[in-house]
Amino acid sequence: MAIKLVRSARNPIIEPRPELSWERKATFNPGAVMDGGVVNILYRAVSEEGISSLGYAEIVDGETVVRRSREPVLSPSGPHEEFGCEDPRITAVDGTCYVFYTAYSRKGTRIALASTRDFRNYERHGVVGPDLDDKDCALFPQSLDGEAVVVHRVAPNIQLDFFQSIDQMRISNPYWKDYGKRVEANTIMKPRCKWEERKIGIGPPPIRTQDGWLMIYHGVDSHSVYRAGAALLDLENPRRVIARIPEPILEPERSFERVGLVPNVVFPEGAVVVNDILKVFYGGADKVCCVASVPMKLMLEALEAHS
Ligand code: BMA
Repeated sequence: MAIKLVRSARNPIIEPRPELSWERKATFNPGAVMDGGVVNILYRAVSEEGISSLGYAEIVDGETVVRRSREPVLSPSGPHEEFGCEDPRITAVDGTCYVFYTAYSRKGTRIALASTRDFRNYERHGVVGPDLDDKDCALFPQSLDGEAVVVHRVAPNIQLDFFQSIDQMRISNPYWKDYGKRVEANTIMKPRCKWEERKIGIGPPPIRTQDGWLMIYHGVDSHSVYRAGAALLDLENPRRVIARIPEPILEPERSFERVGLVPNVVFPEGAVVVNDILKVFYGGADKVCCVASVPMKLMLEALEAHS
């Protein structure tokens, strides 16, 4: 039987507050990280003028918002993000949360990095990744053989790269020079099914499980419908995809996923595991934030059946 995420009855859990111009148009695509009983959320907010910045929300019991920032916590700063900061993915390492987001400018999309320990104060680390259209970047929550691991997406496929330190991911690292010629060699996953035929990109940062790194990702079909899928990467060698479920685990069905700023989009970006339940935070129709969940055991069994 195909596995599907089960939506919270409370969806959408975050909607635009019309009185705040910086998020009047949309609040979607939530990155998430767990800290004690609290889920810290950063979401993409779109202003009246169509510029994106990042807002903050604090969630308890997996779906109740108890606090939201009145101001954006990260706003565009500098020419590389003149059109906005979009799509944050958050990974916590030793108390520091690394936020990889899309910096959008007239040059296209680049990956930018900020870090925070408290979700109030942020340090900006500028552009990381190659000087190419790149996005959908997430850091693994632990290093492998002493190296930091990141996935990112030079369309239409997903790439994975290793670095001695997070600092080495900067655009100025000679490693990125001529990356365009080496994209194929660093590609780990390509579109395979009809529902993801146009392109794929990671959702939340990979989650360590006993069977492998769980990778929730999005796929776009030829009609621009965004769905979510699941795959498993080998624990020691994450370049190796060891399982991949052929059917989407979530697709636009509800009105808040079908009608919004962009129709027919579910876009997962955050995930936490609470009492062995996987909770996935996602954007609905580029307008609102939602959450859906599944027992981790069922997810791993479904992946096992497609290994
Ligand atoms: C991507 C990004 C996301 C968005 C998606 C669907 O390119 O812009 O923020 O959710 O398209 O419109």
